Amino acid sequence: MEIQLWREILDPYVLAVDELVVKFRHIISEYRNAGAYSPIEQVDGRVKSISSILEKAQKKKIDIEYFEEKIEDIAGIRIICQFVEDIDKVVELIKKRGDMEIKSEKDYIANMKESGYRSYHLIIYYNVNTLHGVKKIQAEIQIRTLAMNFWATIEHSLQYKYKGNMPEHIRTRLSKAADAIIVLDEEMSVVRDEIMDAQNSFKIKANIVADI
Ligand code: 0O2
Repeated sequence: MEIQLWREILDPYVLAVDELVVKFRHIISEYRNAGAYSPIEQVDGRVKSISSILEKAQKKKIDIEYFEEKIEDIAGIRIICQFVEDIDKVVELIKKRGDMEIKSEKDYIANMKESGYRSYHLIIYYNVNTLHGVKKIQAEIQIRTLAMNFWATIEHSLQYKYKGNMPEHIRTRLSKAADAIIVLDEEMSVVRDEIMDAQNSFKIKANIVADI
């Protein structure tokens, strides 16, 4: 396929990623402007590179004619949360929206992958308006904590380095690190409860002062 044709095909995905990133970042602002805690800490997005699309199509034996339908993560959004509890809130928030339709979901937090990977994945349908009309595209939203993202980023770099031949001792280390991430997230959840309690008692005190 010619590069120009690839550009035309991928252009709506670029638009979708741009729009989705703006929308999720706006949610953060809405929370913060209201003086509330935002369950979303940061948002990023990317369109899969042509070489990655071709590689995935080859690996999964996908006919290139059907790649838009079969490769669900051409448009990818990553939402990072501070705490595990925030992930459910973000999922609920997305499910309530009128502009994103859920196609499927994968809970790799309840069901950690063999590699140690943890994250919540949603595949959504999202409409973009182009010169040629409305196009319904698919996008993958990955939702994870800062700690899960730390692990996934390092593991992804190692996967890239070893190209499917990761040495056993590194795999073992990563598996141990994944277990440590679970403990870290649990510990942070306890800290979160403390923060929320402190915020609530602060609000109660503030209300009492306001009443006086
Ligand atoms: P990249 O480079 O991030 O784009 P499936 O047929 O459902 O089993 P699929 O379509 O790969 O396989 O879906 P899955 O397993 O939900 O993975 C989708 C994406 O999740 C991956 O995209 C990764 O971004 C991330 N992911 C899944 N497993 C792992 C893992 O073990 N380690 C890390 N670091 N990330 C993972 P891509 O296209 O594989 O890669």
